[in-house]
Amino acid sequence: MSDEQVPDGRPIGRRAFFGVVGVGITGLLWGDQVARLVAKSTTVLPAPVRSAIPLGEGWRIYSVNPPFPHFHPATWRLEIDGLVERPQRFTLDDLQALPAAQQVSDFHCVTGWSVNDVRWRGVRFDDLLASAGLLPNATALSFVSSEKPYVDTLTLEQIRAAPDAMLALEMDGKPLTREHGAPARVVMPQMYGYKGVKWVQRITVTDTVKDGYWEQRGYDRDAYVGRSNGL
Ligand SMILES: Nc1nc2c(c(=O)[nH]1)N[C@H]1C(S)=C(S)[C@@H](COP(=O)(O)O)O[C@H]1N2
Ligand SMILES: [Mo]
Repeated sequence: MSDEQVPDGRPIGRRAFFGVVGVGITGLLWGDQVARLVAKSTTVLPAPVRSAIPLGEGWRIYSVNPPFPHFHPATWRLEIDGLVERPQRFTLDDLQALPAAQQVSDFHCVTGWSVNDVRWRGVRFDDLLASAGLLPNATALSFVSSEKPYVDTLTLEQIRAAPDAMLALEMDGKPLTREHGAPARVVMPQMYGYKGVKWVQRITVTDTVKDGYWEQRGYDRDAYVGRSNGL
């Protein structure tokens, strides 16, 4: 790890950083006896132990505050607020009526597992925000999960530089399942998975970038795969 700054500029040592991250990792839902044992035995998870945990293939389902939120199609709404001309409340039908985008990309979690060739379908952020209308001072989108307190932020610049960033409604040809964030999650393939907020309930347009859930715990805001302080 070359970068020993936490996002607010406070310098921290390598040990302290792993301490913070180690505690954070115990909060993830590993569903894995080995991980639970490791998490119990120490709050600092050293690199060799991390890589020795047998992770298997495919998706790990993560949640910081289980049980996973339930979504009810009749009452669910996506709120768009903050620095917009006209705040919006979208039903799922409203979202499905917007221009749809599709893409295939590899998914990378910062803890070392990946899933290749994931097919996502959803709505590009420009299409999603068109009816709301951004105010001139808008610079970022803050994604609030219905799973409290999970939140993360992407700047409009980052989103516009990413042709395949989207609010996804489908994965691999099927509506998002509950554990993968139904009915809507953020997909930003250039960045690690923690930027991809599941169970998105509200998008607040802001002129500041606040630390997301994992960023408050030491990970980079600019979470570009291979170019950030990922493990
Ligand atoms: N609401 C919420 N979104 C979340 C997370 C979470 O714990 N809660 N974990 C993030 C992380 S670290 C990863 S790698 C991906 C994992 O996606 P999956 O659970 O669909 O495999 O979700 C991201 N989005
Ligand atoms: Mo992750």
